Amino acid sequence: MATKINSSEITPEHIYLSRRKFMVGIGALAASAAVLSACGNQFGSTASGANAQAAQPDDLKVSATIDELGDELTPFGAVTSYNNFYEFTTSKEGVAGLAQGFKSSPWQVEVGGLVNKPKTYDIDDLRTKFSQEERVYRLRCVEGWSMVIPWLGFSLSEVLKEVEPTAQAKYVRFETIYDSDQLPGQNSGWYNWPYVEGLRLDEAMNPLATMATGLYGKDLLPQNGAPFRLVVPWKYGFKSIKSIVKIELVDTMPVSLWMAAAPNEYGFYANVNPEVPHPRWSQATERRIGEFGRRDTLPFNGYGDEVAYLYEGMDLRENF
Ligand SMILES: Nc1nc2c(c(=O)[nH]1)N[C@H]1C(S)=C(S)[C@@H](COP(=O)(O)O)O[C@H]1N2
Ligand SMILES: [Mo]
Repeated sequence: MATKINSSEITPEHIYLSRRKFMVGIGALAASAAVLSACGNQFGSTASGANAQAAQPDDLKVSATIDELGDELTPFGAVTSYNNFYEFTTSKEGVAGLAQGFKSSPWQVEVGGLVNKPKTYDIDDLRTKFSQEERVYRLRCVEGWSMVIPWLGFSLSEVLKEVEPTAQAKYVRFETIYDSDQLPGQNSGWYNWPYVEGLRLDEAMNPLATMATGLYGKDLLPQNGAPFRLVVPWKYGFKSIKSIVKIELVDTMPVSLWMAAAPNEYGFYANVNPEVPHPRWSQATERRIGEFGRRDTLPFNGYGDEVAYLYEGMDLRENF
């Protein structure tokens, strides 16, 4: 599995943004040099994530070997060493190392806003109160790569039902922990921290919208969003926000970190859609980590039967 990820196949989300902000700040010439060195790792480097099968521990508990659509699971080593988690670093291969000491216990998540019964859960409550299921889903990053991951978790709807959204609640807003001592990336001024994401309430109630506490039968490692994160398999990976401390029911569409950074590139919906290119690259195909070549990207990442009803009558080019 010593595969190489060709740099031309991957367009990191941050490069263009960094360049743009550099140009605003320190002028165009300095900009390209600075961006290239900041992102040097990603140009032509081996994706260690894709050849990290040796890191597959033998205490993994997983019953599936393929997903519902017949694709093989991405090895544990790749899932845990090739990550996007900008609070640590924009280098995918660098996240796991930097995240090692991250303190994900004790941990609480506050669920409130437009609800009848606001509640603060301890992570252990979440693990014991809601039955943890193995859920094998594809993760399709907006950058054009994908994985198949056996998550451990439960439907977000179970939590939402408990807190009872009021009639005014239309959206769910999620927030990652803000702790710049532990998360060095939050000292960088490129983004509005903390990381924020959102779903429409009916999307959030869809059973596929998952609160994940683990993968491969083990608790989440910090690089994957410990102690718990959202997984929205039909949307681009950036919607699957990590290390959540706050869930709020609101009446207006939340502005996510990515919408604030580049509204013309990253919309609120972010449904996987091969027919709507990103302004800077096609979304028609993707590279499955660990494979050579590219495969076709499926509408809604292959989950159309389960979720297409949510968007009936909507123009998905406009609502990208
Ligand atoms: N808080 C936070 N959540 C995040 C990100 C991030 O940088 N910060 N990156 C997102 C992106 S772009 C992707 S593709 C997935 C990657 O998840 P993984 O590293 O577990 O594969 O996490 C998403 N959630
Ligand atoms: Mo992503």
